[in-house]
Amino acid sequence: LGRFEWSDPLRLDDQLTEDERMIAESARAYAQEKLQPRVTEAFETEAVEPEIFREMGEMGLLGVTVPEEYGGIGAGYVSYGLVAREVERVDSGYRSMMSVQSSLVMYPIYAYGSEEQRQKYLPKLASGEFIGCFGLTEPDAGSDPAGMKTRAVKTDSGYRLTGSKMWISNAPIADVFVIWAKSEAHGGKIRGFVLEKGMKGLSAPKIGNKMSLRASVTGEVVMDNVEVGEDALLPHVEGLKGPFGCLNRARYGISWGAMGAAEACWHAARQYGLDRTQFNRPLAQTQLYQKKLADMMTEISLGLQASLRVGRLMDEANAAPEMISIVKRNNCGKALDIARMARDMHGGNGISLEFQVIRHMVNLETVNTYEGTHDVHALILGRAQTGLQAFF
Ligand code: TGC
Ligand code: FAD
Repeated sequence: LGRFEWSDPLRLDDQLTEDERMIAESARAYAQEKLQPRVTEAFETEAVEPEIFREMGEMGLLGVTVPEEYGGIGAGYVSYGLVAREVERVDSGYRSMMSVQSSLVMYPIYAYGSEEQRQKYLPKLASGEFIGCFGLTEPDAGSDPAGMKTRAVKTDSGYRLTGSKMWISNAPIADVFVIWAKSEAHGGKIRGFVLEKGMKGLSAPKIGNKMSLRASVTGEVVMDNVEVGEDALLPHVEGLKGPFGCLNRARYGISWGAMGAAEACWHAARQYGLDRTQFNRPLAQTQLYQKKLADMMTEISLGLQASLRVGRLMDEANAAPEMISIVKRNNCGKALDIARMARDMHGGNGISLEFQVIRHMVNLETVNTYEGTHDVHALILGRAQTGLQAFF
């Protein structure tokens, strides 16, 4: 008979290579020792902690899949997923900081940038000396990014950008802005531009009043006739496939991350049920409580297996975007259900930040929405199997 370990029911660990296990362990040690002790206060006070990028950089957690010559560690997508899982086990906001930097800023500069752009930005983004952000969403273009209004107009020496981006992670503290705009010089096609903090006409005011992802700062990006040189254009991609190429990687990472947050909620609920007695027995000795724990264990172990499968295919350059929609949608939706269940299982204590689960729960509302909402991924999967477009 095989061995059964409750916290790793399908023995994911056995399916990892030695290197992947080491990367996951070092991410876990960093997340538990450095991030966990400060997260409650950071969430409560909406603390902005740019030094976290430097710490992550030192630990090799930024740009995990980027080659070593540009400052990454040249690891695979399974390793990247494992890092996301460990960081999000602490907080979705910290994982957001990491995944925007890695998948949405370093990846496009690496994949679509010139050699000069790679040399200029990637090593400093990998070390955390530079902080990056990714501007696709606008006030009137969220699920439908093709509706963006930001424009790049050709000038003698480069381009002039005008427009505004909304809900941009890291923006208020960013040094490097990857911005997607319609370029008149390219037939109105969407092109990527790399902007830098301090450029005239560029500002990134913080968005306040967030009840979710409070440990990660979010801003607008306002571009009022920002002049950039020709060297700001990402030369090697045009059209929506540019930003979507980045989103494929970030969405895949989120599928692991959401499971990390769900695991934190599951483990907390299990422990709480063992520790708390009502009606003269531990809560964990009641049938309803055990059914909920069984559901959590099942969904998490299945979700992790699915992400591992997609990660292996990504490492073979053989994954389809629809596979990523399956795991992003499923794992975020299930993680949100699990966090809500864990909140309930903690009774009144469940609403206190001290017990962590409500923080995960409200964070996962964002995670279920960004990078393509739960329903938008359903429409992607509906279109893929019927051939019928139901977006409009
Ligand atoms: P559609 O006609 O489907 O496609 C337009 C072009 O894009 C290509 N494409 C893809 N390429 C690579 N990977 C993918 N996943 C792709 N999906 C589409 C497609 O082949 C086509 O190329 P071409 O050459 O033929 O032009 O486009 P549509 O306008 O009908 O799109 C519909 C829809 C809903 C699927 C899409 O727009 C969508 O996914 N909307 C969701 C928007 C979204 O995810 N936004 C995320 C913003 S960034 C963010 O949230 C960061 S939070 C990070 C954090 O803090 O952790
Ligand atoms: P909408 O598109 O207006 O959707 C509202 C509702 O309508 C949703 O339920 C949606 O599923 C539904 N809906 C939309 N279209 C359809 C349809 N055709 N059929 C049926 N239902 C539909 N963006 C970036 O570019 N960079 C970032 O770094 C970034 N970080 C973020 C950080 C946070 C904290 C948040 C909250 C968002 C972030 N986003 C970022 C934006 C995020 O990607 C968008 O919020 C998301 O894509 C949804 O867009 P929207 O908010 O405009 O919602």
